[in-house]
Amino acid sequence: MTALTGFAGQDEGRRAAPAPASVPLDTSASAGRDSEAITEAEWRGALSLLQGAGHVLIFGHKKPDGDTIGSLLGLSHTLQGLGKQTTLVCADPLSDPLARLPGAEGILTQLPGFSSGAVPARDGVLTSDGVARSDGIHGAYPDVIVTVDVAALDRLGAVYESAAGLFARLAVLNIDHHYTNDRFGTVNLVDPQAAAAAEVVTLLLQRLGAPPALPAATCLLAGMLTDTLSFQTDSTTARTLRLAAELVEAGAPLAPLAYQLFRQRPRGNALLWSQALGTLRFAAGGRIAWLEVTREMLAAAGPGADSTGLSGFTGAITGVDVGIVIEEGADGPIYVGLRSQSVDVAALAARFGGGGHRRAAGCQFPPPTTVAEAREAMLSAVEAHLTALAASA
Ligand SMILES: [Mn+2]
Repeated sequence: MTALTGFAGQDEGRRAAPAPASVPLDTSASAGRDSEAITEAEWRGALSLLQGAGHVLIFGHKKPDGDTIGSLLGLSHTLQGLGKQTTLVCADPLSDPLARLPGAEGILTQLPGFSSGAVPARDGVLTSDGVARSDGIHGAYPDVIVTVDVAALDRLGAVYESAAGLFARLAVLNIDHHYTNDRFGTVNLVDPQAAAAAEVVTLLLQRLGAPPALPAATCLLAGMLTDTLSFQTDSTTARTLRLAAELVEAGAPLAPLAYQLFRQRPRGNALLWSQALGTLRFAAGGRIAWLEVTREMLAAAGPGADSTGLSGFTGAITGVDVGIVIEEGADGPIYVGLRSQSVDVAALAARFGGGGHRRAAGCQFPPPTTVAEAREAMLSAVEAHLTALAASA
């Protein structure tokens, strides 16, 4: 099972993070529900693509979080309600609680073959009519591609290799909220002031004349909750809350979702915390907190255990400016997660080839870098950064 790295904001920059923490409050939203970042022509283009499609192929990003999966499922349920066929693809498998969202069982990790013959057959895939096939028989060819919460095509992960031919042939609707989105779509619905891609999807469905009902509303609310840490981030606007309220009115179960997404945790993760917190140390007079997650700890914690929430924990300790988690990835690299409420950790991560956002970022060190080497490199870089900041203050 893939070690899901948890939910946006609790995690670091090896995945897309939520909208940047520096996004100002969207005062324009109090006047209306629409986005000023998306033009009328873009909305019309998106509606035209969806209305004209009989079969929509929807992609989420690799290492999925609640926003990409909630957006994908919310859109899919609604389109199915309009009589359209959907095929859902995400390169990595889901773990709980995302795997429990309605419709999650239908998400494929590989691109199915399609009947035009233009795309190479893939074995052992589900066709879009939901029938498992291993004989190269394919589903109907899609009319349009939609990506949700995907800032750049490389975020699709391994499935992009098999999907490249489709991307070359079909119109692509790119729905996202990352300000770094590279606008790869034929039509781009990119609103950096949206707290979640699910917020943009909800606006789109309203314009489509199909405001989310159950079960779509549940999925979209899961997306909003994930990226806003239950409406706690400063990317959360009045518009976010209004749209979320509409989802709750449609029947989305706010309290159970928030509990499952943010308070309930797998037993394996709790066991991992019990080991990892034992390595918690402070540096720079308490302004840096760091801890380590080793392969041994991950193995002892059991299958599926991941370090969700640990980086946020280190960064939120009183007096700490930068929290660091150094994790020995099962697949080789050393992953470093950086969190801060005061320092631009994306800039720090960028020095090591990583990135992310001001308050949540990450980088990785390829093998044969050891945990100790990664730790020394990060501690000295962060200490020097804090010293430089103090000197310039
Ligand atoms: Mn997102």
